[in-house]
Amino acid sequence: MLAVVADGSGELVLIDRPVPHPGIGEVLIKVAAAGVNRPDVLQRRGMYPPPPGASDILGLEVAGEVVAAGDGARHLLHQKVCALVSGGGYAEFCVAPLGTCLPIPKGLSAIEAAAMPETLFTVWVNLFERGFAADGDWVLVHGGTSGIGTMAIALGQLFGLKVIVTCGSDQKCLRALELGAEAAINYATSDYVEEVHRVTDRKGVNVVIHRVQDDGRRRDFKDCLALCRGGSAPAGHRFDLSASQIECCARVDGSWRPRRKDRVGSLPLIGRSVGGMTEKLVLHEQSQSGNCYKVRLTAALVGKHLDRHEYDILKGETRTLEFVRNVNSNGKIPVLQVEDRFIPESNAACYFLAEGSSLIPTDPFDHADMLRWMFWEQYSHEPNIATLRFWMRWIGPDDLNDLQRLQMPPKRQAGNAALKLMEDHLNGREWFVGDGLSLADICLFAYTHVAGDAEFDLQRYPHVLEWIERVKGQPRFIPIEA
Ligand SMILES: N[C@@H](CCC(=O)N[C@@H](CS)C(=O)NCC(=O)O)C(=O)O
Repeated sequence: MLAVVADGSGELVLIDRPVPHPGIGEVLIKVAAAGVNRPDVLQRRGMYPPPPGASDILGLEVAGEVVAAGDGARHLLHQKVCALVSGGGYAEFCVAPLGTCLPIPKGLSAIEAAAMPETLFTVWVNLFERGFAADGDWVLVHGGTSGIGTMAIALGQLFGLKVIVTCGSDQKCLRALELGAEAAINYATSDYVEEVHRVTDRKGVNVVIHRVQDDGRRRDFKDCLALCRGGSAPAGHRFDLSASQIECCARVDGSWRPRRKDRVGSLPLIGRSVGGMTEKLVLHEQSQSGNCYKVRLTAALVGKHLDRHEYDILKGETRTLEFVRNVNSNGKIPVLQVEDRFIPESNAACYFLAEGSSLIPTDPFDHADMLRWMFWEQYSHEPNIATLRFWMRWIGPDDLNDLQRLQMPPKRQAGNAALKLMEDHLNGREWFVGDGLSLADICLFAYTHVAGDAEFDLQRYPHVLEWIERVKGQPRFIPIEA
């Protein structure tokens, strides 16, 4: 195959190389397009050698078709993907690890998709996944007209961030402003810390993106106090990143807000959506079921696609030999199928889908508290409210058997007790856990908001009603299909 390497004197050379073989968990991509990045330029000049074990062929991102795959990655064969690689992109064929491949998004050409993995994802992950930037935040980015800088400006415009950049000349500052930066500071002629103070009305910025090359500009951290909101920068708000182009991204205002209510809707997940293409997700369900709806809602909120397989439980379709043998030996839906593995139990399926997202708190206490509500939902809420809903709406009051009739009053009492407990908990709180939407809310929402189907009077629970509206107001919210 033809490939491009640097000859050591600053020139690019076209050479002939054997086509590489994908190993376990790797794919071979027939390259349709490769992104060009500043690290490539530095590598050409001999200033950015590939890490040990990486290809000496230039190119850190590609798009094309998977034409061969190693064990564990064969399901990607013939798919069109773009991928982040540690080298080897400027070639007819390139090996990529499964975990850094993702499908070429609909509507993007291969050339456009090849420009995503390196810079877009670097900025995205740092700005949103690590810096938790959210609309209205001030962000300081060094190198305003670099790939990173211009991408940060573009994302800032899309997500309502106010991006201040530093540049090395007035001309670059002008260009950054034309691109949409809120302010551009020439660090060669002014004190950027002072300028940030002035621009932000002495409030400082929320997030700083700091590049590897910015050795001389470490004052964000040394002078963090000067930049951060609230006057102090708690320890630990600094990350060393593996990404090649950004050294540090710090949220400096001490308010991490990892679970801001608008984050789930506005930010698709990078981590899992990269790996996500390795996983075909199928939901085995009956669409009117609240347990199944939980799983669909979680997927929608975190931006994951589910294929759907519908069953009719009244016809016993989840009790067939085939279902019990192959899908869930417990004979129930929902079941989330991940490739050829199956996750029964709605809350477990939600947990799988939400992994790594802001729906799952990272704070150990909040995390456990979220699990508490999810267990409670299954033990004290769903068996009463969901069961009554099923009996009344799908079986019908006249067709209930004696045992079911006998169980109606205690289930109604227990259902009301559950709603009362929720009402008390939500008195003075917006969400079940911490200060943001979590899986606890999703799992409880599923049957609570349709409790009227089971003739529970939700008007008796005003805080619950307000919380229901809050959940419905989430970006990407989808209604139940019942
Ligand atoms: N704890 C389970 C409950 C599952 C469940 O009860 N599923 C019902 C529909 S919502 C079902 O499959 N019923 C059919 C049957 O039992 O035959 C979960 O949360 O997933």
